[in-house]
Amino acid sequence: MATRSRISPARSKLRILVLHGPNLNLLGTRERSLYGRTTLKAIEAQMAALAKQEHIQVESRQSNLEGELVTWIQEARDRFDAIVINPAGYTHTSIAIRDAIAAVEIPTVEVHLTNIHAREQFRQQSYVAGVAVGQIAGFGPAGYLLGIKAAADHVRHARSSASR
Ligand code: CA2
Repeated sequence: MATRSRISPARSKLRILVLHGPNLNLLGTRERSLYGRTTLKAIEAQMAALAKQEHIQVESRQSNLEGELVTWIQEARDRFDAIVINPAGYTHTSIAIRDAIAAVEIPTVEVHLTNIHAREQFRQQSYVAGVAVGQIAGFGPAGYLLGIKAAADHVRHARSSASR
């Protein structure tokens, strides 16, 4: 029986799932001096424009619930080629999110609005970093666009290496 390829064929559009963790629904409305004035809706519009330009598919979801994020990561298997995630507060606490990313084996880029390495000690540890292909931190909302580009480049490179 033919098995379904885990990487979508080169001719089809790359599919990237963007996940936003707890409290990121408040972006642009609270703590503006730290997290900026751009709302999540505005970031989603910027990501949609990039997706159009790059001929890729981007789906964006936010949850305040750890289990929901874990379920979405699990369900991404065979549906998405890459994940871009800002796990927010769960970055520093969630072995469950780390385990889900490791289990699905989908290349994952970690994004943070702020430079977590220049903040409090407890924010300097990320449980996700060790299972991510890379991390982008400190560039505000542009980090999501950089994350999508990095994820797309990573998948394209993996595809071209696999076809050689
Ligand atoms: O810098 C980031 O992107 C963070 O992931 C943001 C998290 C924080 O816990 C991480 O250490 C770093 C916090 C997200 C909370 O977002 C808010 C946005 C507006 C108002 C209040 C919170």
